[in-house]
Amino acid sequence: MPRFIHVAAAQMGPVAKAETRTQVVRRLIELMREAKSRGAELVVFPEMALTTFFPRWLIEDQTELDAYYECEMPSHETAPLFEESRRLGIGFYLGYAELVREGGTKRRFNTSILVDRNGVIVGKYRKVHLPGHADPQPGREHQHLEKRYFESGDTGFPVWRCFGGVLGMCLCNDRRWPETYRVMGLQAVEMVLLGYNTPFTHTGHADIDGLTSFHNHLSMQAGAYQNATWVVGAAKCGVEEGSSMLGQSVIVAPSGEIAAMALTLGDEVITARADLAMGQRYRETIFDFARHREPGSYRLIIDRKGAVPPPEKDETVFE
Ligand code: ING
Repeated sequence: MPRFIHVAAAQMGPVAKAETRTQVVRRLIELMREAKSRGAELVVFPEMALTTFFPRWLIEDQTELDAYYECEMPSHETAPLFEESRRLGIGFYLGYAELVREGGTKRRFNTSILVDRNGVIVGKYRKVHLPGHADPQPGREHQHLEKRYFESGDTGFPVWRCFGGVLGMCLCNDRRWPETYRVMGLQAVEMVLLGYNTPFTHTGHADIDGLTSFHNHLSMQAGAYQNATWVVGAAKCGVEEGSSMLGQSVIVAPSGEIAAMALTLGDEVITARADLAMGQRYRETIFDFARHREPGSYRLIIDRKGAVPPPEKDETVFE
């Protein structure tokens, strides 16, 4: 039996460094209203939706850096978004920089929350895969210092029963790692929500950076298909403080097909009528994990962080 959810991805154009939380929340509310007007019950906002993507700079002043984080959620500035969610009866995913004080120390995470139709937070995720570097790299016009400004997340990859199905979350670079989807796939996830901020000049290798758009959809379509789940990816994009970032937000079906895609580099809502039960037939055939997976043969993957050295001539790497 189909189980439909009308889902939206709310892509955002650039957020300027000077834009206040109040100004950004106004944009988010406009996007939420448009999603609702198009029948959506759930809307996905981007990663770090409340601020400019500040890891592109080396920021050494602690007060300047702390101003990019949320110390409470909702706060006075973000509360109107929760109130609008409740008024309209629409849930949302929101990415933001989180600062918590635990045991007298400041802990910083790249975080997303899942909020239900009553404006109540039902789940929190903290980004596991932090790309880039902890220290500034020479010769880069824009840095990528997430490893400097965030800890790797301590939530793992949970899923939640809500919106009539099983939903999970991840953030940006997480979508490039098959483990992200598989951990949720093993929990029978039916829809993975994610936001991203993806600059076109991440690696500095023109041939690789030239494939940024292809690799974006490849990652989400593969993750969706190989785990029989919907994937909703919402970009913050356009030229943000001089850094050109990818748009092409998408809603991907468990078949791996793109059900909807954004066509601009600005604030844009895309929607799809997603049958959360669509993945079931994939899980009963091609991706019946219980019948087809062989974890006993995967232990190299489970045990290792980095790759094993390549084999010498005629040597077998792993028996
Ligand atoms: N951004 C980028 C992402 O994973 C990146 C980093 C860009 C990695 C391009 C590889 C290629 O989409 C974040 N914030 O993770």
